[in-house]
Amino acid sequence: MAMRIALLILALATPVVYGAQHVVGGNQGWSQTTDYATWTAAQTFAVGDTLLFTYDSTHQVDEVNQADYNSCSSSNAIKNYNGGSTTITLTTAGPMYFICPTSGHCAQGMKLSITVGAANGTTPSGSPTAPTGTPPSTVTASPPPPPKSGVASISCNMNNLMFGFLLVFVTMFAYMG
Ligand SMILES: [Cu+2]
Repeated sequence: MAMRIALLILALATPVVYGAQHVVGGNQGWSQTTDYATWTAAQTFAVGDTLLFTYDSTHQVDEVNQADYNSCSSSNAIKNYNGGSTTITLTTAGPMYFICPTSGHCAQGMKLSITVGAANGTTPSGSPTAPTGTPPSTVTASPPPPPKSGVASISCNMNNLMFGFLLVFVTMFAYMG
């Protein structure tokens, strides 16, 4: 009994801090046949969101600057991703540009430009506990782990506080049971 309550409380207390995930190109994924201008127009990108590129082995993903986006050049790519499934966390507000480096693909429309807005709701702007320096833009095949308390916003600190109280309750239940 006590164990079940403890598990329930732990589940409820797990902080939910993930932003939205944007599957690039929707059902069509990352390919030459997708109209990315149309897809992008229906999206709202915010710091904390993630982009998910899914593609076959004929494609890759290069993050590039605006000039290289316009000219379809991947020779100065900021980052290159491959492997068929790429998750990119949006860490900075502003424009981002992606192209496929496979010869001819960008010219055929395999290019994506987005504008990332400020974080949605949960994190107050100008948070006094905001970390200095931007976190590295991480790329993994799986969702990022929950933030450590060291890089917490105010809302995360509240979560940790709640979590602490709940742990006390869980311990009490465990002794009672
Ligand atoms: Cu391609």
